[in-house]
Amino acid sequence: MGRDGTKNSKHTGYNSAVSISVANINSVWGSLLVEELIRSGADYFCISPGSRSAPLAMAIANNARANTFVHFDERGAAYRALGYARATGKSAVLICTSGTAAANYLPAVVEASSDMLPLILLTADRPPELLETGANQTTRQACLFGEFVRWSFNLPCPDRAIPPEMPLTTIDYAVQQATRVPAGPVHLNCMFREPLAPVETGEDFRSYLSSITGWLDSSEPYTKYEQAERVVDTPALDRISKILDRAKAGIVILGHLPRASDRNAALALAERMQWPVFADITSGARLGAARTEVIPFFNLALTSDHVKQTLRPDTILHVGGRVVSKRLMQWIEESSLKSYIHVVDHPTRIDPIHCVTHRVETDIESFCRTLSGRIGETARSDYMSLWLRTSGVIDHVLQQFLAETGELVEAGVARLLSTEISPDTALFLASSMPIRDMDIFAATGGAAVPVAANRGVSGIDGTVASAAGYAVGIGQPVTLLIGDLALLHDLNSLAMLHNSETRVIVVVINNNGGGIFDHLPISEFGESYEKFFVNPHGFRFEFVAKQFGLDYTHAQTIAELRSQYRQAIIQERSAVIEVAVDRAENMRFHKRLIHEIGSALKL
Ligand SMILES: Cc1ncc(C[n+]2csc(CCOP(=O)(O)OP(=O)(O)O)c2C)c(N)n1
Ligand SMILES: [Mg+2]
Repeated sequence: MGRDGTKNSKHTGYNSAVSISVANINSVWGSLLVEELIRSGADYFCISPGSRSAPLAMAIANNARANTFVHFDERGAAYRALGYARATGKSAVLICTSGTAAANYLPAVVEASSDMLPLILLTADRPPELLETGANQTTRQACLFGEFVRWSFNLPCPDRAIPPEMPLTTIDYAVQQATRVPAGPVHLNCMFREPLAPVETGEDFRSYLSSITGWLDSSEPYTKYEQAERVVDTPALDRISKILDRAKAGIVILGHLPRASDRNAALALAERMQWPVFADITSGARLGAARTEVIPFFNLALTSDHVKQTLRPDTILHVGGRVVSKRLMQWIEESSLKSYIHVVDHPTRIDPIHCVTHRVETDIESFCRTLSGRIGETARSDYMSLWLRTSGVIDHVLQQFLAETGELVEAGVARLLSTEISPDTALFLASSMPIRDMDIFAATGGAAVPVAANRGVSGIDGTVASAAGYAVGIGQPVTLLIGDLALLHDLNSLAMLHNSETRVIVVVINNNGGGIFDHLPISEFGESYEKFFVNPHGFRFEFVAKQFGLDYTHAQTIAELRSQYRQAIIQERSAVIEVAVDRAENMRFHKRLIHEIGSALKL
C-alpha cells in the first residue's frame, strides 16, 4: 500500500481495476467521485489549493487518467475551465477549498450559465456541525451560486452509513445536468470531516465496497444516460419552407456556431437559396470565408443611410447564437420584416429586439440539410448582387484608407490579424472593441480558424485565463486580441502562459483606458468622462510580461506588428505584443472612414 493508502487489484481483498484510496472514508469517497467524473468524460481538473479540499485533490493526484492544472487564483482557474469547456464541449471540473475561494468562481459561473457551457464545481466545506458557528473559513456555501447553476447539491460528509452508489450516481446526475441542453454549471458542495489527509484509520472497507464490485471492475459510469435524438418536425419544416420560398429580400444571419458541421449546413442552405450571409465574427464562417454569399462588411454598409433604405430585408433566417453587431439589430428592428426565423439548438430566448416570429429548437445541421433538400436551385437575385457590390466597394475603400493612414489604428490591427492569423492557431477575442473591431473590419482572405469569445455576458474579466483554457481544450496555440483594461483585469492569469501546453500570443491594444466609450454619447461630457469612464492609467505591460517569463515586444507601426506577430508564431512560447494606439487619432480615422464609405456607396 502507498503512503496515501491507495489499493487496487494488486492488493489482496480489494478486487478492483481502479485505484481506490482506502486510508479513510474521506479518501474512499474522494476516489469514487474523481473516478466517476473521469468515466463520465469530465477528466480536466482545475485545482486551487486548500486544506478542506484535500480528499478531492489527493484522489485526483492518485488517478493516472486525471488531467490537472493547479492555479492559486480561483477566479482565473474558473475562467480557464470555462475556456476549456468552450473548446471541447466537455465539462471541466473545478476544485477549491471553503470560504471566499468558492465565491471567486462566481463570474465564470455567470458566464457559463449565460453561454451554456458545462462546468462542475466541487467546493469543499466544513461539516454541518461547524456551519453557522463562527468556525474559521466558513460561509453559506450550499446555494452560493443561486440561479446561475443548473443544479446544486449539498453532498453529505462521507459516511459508511451511505452506500457507495450514492456518490457515484450523484456525479452521473451532475454531469448530465451540466451537459444536457441547455448546458451550464453544476455545483456540488462537498462537506468533509477530519481527517482531511489520507491518513490511515485502519478501517476495512471491503464490505462497504462489496455492493459496487461490478462498477469497480468496469470502466463505465454507474448510471449511463442514453441520448435521445432530436428529430426535425415535418409540419414545422413545411411552414418554414413556405416562408423562405415567398421571401423577396432574405438575409441569412449566422450567429455563434461553434460546430463546423452546423456552420457548413447553414452555409449550404444559404447557397441553395442564394441569400446573402451576414456571418458574425463568432460564427466561425467569417475568417477565411470561401463562399461568395458571405458579405463581410455588412456592418460598415449599415453606416450608410442609403444602404439602410434601399436594401431592407423582408425575411431573416438567423442560425445559431447571438450576434455582436448592435447596428445590425437596430436596422432589423426598423425594417418591418415579414418573418424572422431563429434556428437554435437550445431553449433560451435570444431576441433582444423582440422580432422573432418563428423559433425552431432543433439539431441545426439536420434541420438546414433537410431544408436545403426541399429548395430548388435558385438563380442569383438582384438583392444578392447589390449586397455583393456594396461589400466590395467597402473593402476597396477600407484597403485604401488603411494603406494611406500613417497612424496605427485599431481597425488596421484587426484587419492585419484577420489576414496574418496562422492556420494552426485559434483566435480569442476580448470584450469591448477587440471583438467589435474584428467583427467590423476583418477581411476574409486569411485562414479559417476557430474564433471564440466570452459573449454570454460580455465581461472584460477572466479573458487571459479563458484564452488559456481554450488553447488547452482545442490543442492549439491561441492568438488573443485584448484591450489594456481587460488585460489589467486578469494580470494574474499571465502566470498560466509560461507553460508550453498553453501557448497564447497576447496582442494587447493599449489605448490607455476604455476606448469603447469614445463611441458613445457619454464621450461628449469632458473631464468627468475621461476620469469616470475611460479610466486612463498610463501603464505599459513590458515588466509584467517579464515578471511572468513571457516574451515581450512593442509594435509602433503596422509593419512592426506584422513582423513581431510572425516571429511570435514561429517561437514555441507565449508572448505579449503591445500595440500602443492613440484614442483621438483612432476616432478621427473612424469618422473619416465612415464618411468616405457613405460617399462611395451613393455613387
Ligand atoms: C467585468 C466588467 N467590468 C466592466 C465592464 C464594462 N466595460 C465594457 S468595455 C470596458 C472598457 C474596456 O477597456 P479595454 O479592455 O481597454 O478595451 P477598449 O474599450 O479600449 O477597446 C468596460 C469597463 C465589463 N464589460 N465587464
Ligand atoms: Mg483600452
